[in-house]
Amino acid sequence: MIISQSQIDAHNEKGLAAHRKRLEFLTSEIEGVEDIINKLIDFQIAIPSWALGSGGTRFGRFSGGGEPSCLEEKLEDIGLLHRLNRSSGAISLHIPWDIPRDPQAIKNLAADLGLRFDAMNSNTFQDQEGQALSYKFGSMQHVDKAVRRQAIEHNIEVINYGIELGSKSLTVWLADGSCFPGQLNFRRAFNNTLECLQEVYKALPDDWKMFVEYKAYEPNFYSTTVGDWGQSFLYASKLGDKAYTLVDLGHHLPNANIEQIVALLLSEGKLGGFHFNDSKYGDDDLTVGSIKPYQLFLIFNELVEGMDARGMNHATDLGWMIDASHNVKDPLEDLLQSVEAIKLAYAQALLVDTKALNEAQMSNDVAAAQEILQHAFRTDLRPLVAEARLRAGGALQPLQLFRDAKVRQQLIGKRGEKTVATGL
Ligand SMILES: [Mn+2]
Repeated sequence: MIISQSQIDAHNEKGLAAHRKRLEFLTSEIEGVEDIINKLIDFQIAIPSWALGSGGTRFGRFSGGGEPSCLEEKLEDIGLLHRLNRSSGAISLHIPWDIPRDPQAIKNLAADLGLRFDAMNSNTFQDQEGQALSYKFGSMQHVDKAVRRQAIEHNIEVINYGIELGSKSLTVWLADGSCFPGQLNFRRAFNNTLECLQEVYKALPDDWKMFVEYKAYEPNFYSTTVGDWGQSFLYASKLGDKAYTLVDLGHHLPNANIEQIVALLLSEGKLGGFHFNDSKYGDDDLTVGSIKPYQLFLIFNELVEGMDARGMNHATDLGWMIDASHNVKDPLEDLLQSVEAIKLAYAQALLVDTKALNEAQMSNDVAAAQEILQHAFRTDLRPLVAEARLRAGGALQPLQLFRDAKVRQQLIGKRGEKTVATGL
């Protein structure tokens, strides 16, 4: 392991006095600190296997060096993150990029690193080498039944890999849609897709969930066959109890009120999972909380309120995952920042005085409602997130330790300057 527990302990020892001072102040200021810390310790965010290397854009890709080039190395990178922050205890795989050649060995490695397998992701948005039929004009929406059958078979294959590894969910994101008016019959595209999803759903084990992810546009630019939460909700409702909508923060049209979408999906029992990222314009896949931290907090506020209303377990009843891509930052540093932003927004949402907020709402006290939310958002809860990490055995300042321990230089030394992760 590149970072040892004694290195983490030494790092924590150095920062402990200053941390204690900040924590003490916060504890004197707010109520329910212990409850928030315990919830933070339980809250884990899955890391996608494709976020560990430079993602690039359609204009270019700039490798940072030392990237993982096989599934084992991807697991090791996430194990490293988890060791630092104790909040990244799960990996989300992508098939065919991460086909486990020896599932038992992969399971053992994951267990050694304290990782579990989160949602499995299928891929019918690219053609793979040796693939019989092309997805150029869609997969599940395709006019040719043989192409649709191929897409169904692929998703079933992904489920089977997931069963071997102990995953419990399948995320289906389809690039299907059209680039020009007239290209598609919308009704036919919807019904073909529904029929295919139904076939995949039939292959889903009883204790699995199926997440239908939507996206407004890109790679298709005129229509998308699962284009928004309404369409995803329609598919999930028609499929059955094991099907849910997955919300990816970057998959909306500009200025969409994502917190309201989340609230309604939760209240209908159809919110299944989350892909965290941030964006300025489109599906930018930037670091979580880097552009719109207040929106992230408002989303978490709805999540906490809505999950509590349904008696759900924050840590386990929804799928929490990062879905990001990076071209200019060290991917591991970026992921540490994303996880920190998610936990901070979660902590702030836990701080909201829900009783007072409800009273303000019931008396139409608009100014008070705003004050209550912004008070929570503007309280610096970083010491609570750090304390949760400390108690779980992680580092007080994961990013600082990552740099001090020269993790990237060590990875480059081990793996080389020019490595490219599979799928990127
Ligand atoms: Mn996504």
